[in-house]
Amino acid sequence: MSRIRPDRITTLPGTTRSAELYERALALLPGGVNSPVRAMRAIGRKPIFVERGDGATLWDADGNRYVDYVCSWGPLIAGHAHPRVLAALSEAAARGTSFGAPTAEEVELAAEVARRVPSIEMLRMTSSGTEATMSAVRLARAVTGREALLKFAGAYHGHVDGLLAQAGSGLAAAALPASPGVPAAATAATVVIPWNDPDALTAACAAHRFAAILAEPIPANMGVVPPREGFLQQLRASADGNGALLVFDEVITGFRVARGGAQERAGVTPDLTILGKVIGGGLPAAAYGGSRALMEHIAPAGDVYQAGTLSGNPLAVAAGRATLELLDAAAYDQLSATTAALAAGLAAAAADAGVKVGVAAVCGLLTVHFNSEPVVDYAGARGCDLDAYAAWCRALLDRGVYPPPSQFEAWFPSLAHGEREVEQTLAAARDAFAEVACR
Ligand code: KE4
Repeated sequence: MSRIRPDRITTLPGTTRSAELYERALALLPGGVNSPVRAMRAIGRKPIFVERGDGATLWDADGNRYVDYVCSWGPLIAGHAHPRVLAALSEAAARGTSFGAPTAEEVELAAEVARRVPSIEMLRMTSSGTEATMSAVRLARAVTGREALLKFAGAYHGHVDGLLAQAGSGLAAAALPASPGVPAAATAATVVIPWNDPDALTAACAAHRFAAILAEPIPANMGVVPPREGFLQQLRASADGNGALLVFDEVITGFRVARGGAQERAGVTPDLTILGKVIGGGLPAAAYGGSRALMEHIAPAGDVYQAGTLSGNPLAVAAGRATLELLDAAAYDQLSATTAALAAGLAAAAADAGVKVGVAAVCGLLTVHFNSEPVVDYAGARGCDLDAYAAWCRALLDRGVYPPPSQFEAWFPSLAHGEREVEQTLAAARDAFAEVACR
């Protein structure tokens, strides 16, 4: 029987507050967490319970300090507790936290998104990326009258039943459920093919009439695996040839890899775009958008139903607007330079230690793939040395650097990561690579 009672905090001698919190959490939350990756099981250690964050720094419940590269998995592109975001939040909260009615501020946020992402003339906000993706897929199916959906292995679009799917046997076959509880019927209309595989894309489009081709334009859920040259353009052409909508899931890349997201970098215009994370500045917010002609199929303008109690929540809108206001041209120059310095330094540190890695990076995102071969798809990502990655992460955490606790995630540097944080990170990485090399 545990000495720790789940109903109150006790700090017993010989333990730490994080350890006690974890023991209590295990009795109250599945795996002790509210989202799986936070449990740090992929890197073989217990989760860190965060006490507070400020800028690029996190402190845990025992007062340990870390340079944070998770940054809430992407929303905190300006760092933790940015003064401008906090001021906007407190001003909004003083006027009430939620109304279930339209506000001027959500109209302003929609206008700012439309200015930044020209393919979005109209959008609908939701409270999570999962909801936004689910709704965008429903819209694509409604307007095309089709059910089939094409996605890419290793891409993650939230935990929608039809998208928790793994490739079926044969390139263009129906997908199989990737989780218990997902009915076969839910994934029967989903086709999963390898990322960066032009031939598989051609074969799938020859075999199916899709409602949508859904992609993270720069995947970051198998680690960062950029599209091959011309692949996004092929997605656009394939969707047009197939009569399908092209849907870019920019929940991670939106407002991060460029002012207008990955579609701006590539010069490829999707029919629908899914946004999240940065749009809420650290509060629950996401959105899906596209042309007015498409979006006016959504209720109450049209008959495609979608709703949400807290959609466009005033606090999330305030934090999102304040965050976007910080993202001017100079901000992207800074974020791009920080990411490049980290990527180059990490690659050099690994090479000096004789550890074979590949570093994939784009403004605001990077992944250190523990693979001697370039990672161009999910099979490559799964071929990484996961034990070495886990050991490297544990060594980084011991040295005050908080990397994403999974090889299949990305580092999220922010505007708060300055030269001092980069130097500390690279020094810790050098030691951590040396530790891994001696394993
Ligand atoms: P949410 O439902 O978690 O707000 O968004 C789902 C989602 C959709 N699309 C993309 C490209 C995403 O990366 C996500 C969620 N991202 C993960 C991190 N890779 C969230 C972290 C977590 O699940 O705890």
